[in-house]
Amino acid sequence: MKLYDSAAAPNPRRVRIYLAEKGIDVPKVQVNLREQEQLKPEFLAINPFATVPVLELDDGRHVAETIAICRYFEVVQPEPPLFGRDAYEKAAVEEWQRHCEIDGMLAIMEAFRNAVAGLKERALTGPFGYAQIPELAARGKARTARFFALLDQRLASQEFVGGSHYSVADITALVAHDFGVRTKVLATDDTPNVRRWHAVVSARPSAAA
Ligand SMILES: N[C@@H](CCC(=O)N[C@@H](CS)C(=O)NCC(=O)O)C(=O)O
Repeated sequence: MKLYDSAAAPNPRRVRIYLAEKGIDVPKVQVNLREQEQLKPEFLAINPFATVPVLELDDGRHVAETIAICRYFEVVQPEPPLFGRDAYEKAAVEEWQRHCEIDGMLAIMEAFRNAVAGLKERALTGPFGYAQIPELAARGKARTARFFALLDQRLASQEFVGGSHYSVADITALVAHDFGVRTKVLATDDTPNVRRWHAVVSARPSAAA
């Protein structure tokens, strides 16, 4: 088994944190995104969508997409549960994981990828190449701020994003938050509950993954 990884990229970090929480060690192969290794025929044969992370099983089959990879391991090793415990918690984790991904991570990506000089013709991931639309950078930034304001409201009454236990929703939110701050898309000064939550989840050893 091996994980196609990219050390500085946010989505592979979600899988690395998840695996660290589970105590699972998977050998990693680095894909150099700056050198566009994800667009080479060898990698497209592994994942035609040209993204990392990708998990390769021992029998040669592949699983792409962060959450699909995490779900694979959730079945292989259910403890500790990271997709919720009872029916309601599983639903709440799913709901908030999707918000963190769609309204958080993708909003940050919209802002970042439509602004950064090195991605002029690569505003979207994948094999095709899409030109930047500068207006989307401003929209992505506004969406990001609004998402974290909503997350702040949620965290006023919940210890963790998915409810009372740490889950994959926290992992997506943490990685989105850190990537947003790193790329200057996100400034979080006015979100005290996010700040409190961020200190807690960042103190877990998995956050270093
Ligand atoms: N929805 C995908 C997104 C994966 C994704 O966007 N990965 C980025 C790295 S964070 C990538 O491979 N980028 C390649 C590129 O920029 O061309 C997932 O969660 O696996």
